[in-house]
Amino acid sequence: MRISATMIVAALLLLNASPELAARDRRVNQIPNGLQFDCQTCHETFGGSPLNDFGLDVRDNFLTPSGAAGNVDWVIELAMLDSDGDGFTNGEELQDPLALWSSGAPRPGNQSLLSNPGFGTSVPDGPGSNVIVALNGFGNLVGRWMEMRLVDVETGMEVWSTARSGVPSDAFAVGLMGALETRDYFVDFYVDGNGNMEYDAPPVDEAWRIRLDNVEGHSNLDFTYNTNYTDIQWGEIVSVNEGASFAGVELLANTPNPVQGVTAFNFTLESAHNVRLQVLDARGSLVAAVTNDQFAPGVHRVEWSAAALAPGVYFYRLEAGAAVLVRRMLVLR
Ligand SMILES: [Ca+2]
Ligand SMILES: [Ca+2]
Ligand SMILES: [Ca+2]
Repeated sequence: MRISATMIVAALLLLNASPELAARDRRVNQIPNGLQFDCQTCHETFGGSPLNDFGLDVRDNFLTPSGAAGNVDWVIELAMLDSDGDGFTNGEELQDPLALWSSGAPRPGNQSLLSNPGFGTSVPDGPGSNVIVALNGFGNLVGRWMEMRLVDVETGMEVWSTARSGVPSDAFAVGLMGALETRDYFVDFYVDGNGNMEYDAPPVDEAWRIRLDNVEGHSNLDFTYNTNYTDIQWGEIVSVNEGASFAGVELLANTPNPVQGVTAFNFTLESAHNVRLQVLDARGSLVAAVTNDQFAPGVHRVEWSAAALAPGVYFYRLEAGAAVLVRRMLVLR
């Protein structure tokens, strides 16, 4: 048989395409609910076609090893990105906002709320209306932790909240869900100024409040950076008792946070107590018992390795006497 140029080209295409197709089949199983959109999770149309914005982020930063043989790292950094810029994070769109799912586990979240993280025209269609806030002039805050939430003015209850592990750019959008017709809301948000990933009243953190009255359908709000801060009193302590200290017990921030490897839990006691310290996942399930022991009055520091934890948001809960104090930490790879 005579080997033609056409055959060589075809063979090259085949050589080139095969690993990519194999990679595609494997990778849809490495993304939560990846089967929902199949190839279009990462590609404009089908496998081999140009990558969409989500696919580009995966290819550039979340493959191990990098390149055609790489497996997708479904981690909190990827989940908290909004690759297609529609205001909803990749994790929100794929129903796993904190990257708690791992390959092989059952499909996470609510299948009816799924949307495509690679197409800005595909957004979650959940109960109530979406509120999309277009933010401008945030260039000086790129990379800082930020959180935004929707609060019902009348009840004071949080309807929705979302976080970004870094302000992505000078202009970007943040989407919220669950606003109900005719009700009034506060859109509260802050950008972390002191690196503790928790809210501190301005000017330590920069915080703003937008009021949204009488919701009718989906809402689009515009906000331009300014220094007219509002103390939005975001509860950074998820405490059974109120505040960072109670009954002579104070739970301080862990150091370092975010955690890569070992972190130290810090607390002070006015009197001797049996102290129980636990780590919980974002759903409140126990993941580790750090200590359960008698401690003398004074300042204490308990070192603990988070190396066994998957990346994500965790809580740590300290019980001592009448005090139950909870704080949050982020575990990175
Ligand atoms: Ca998105
Ligand atoms: Ca989308
Ligand atoms: Ca802060």
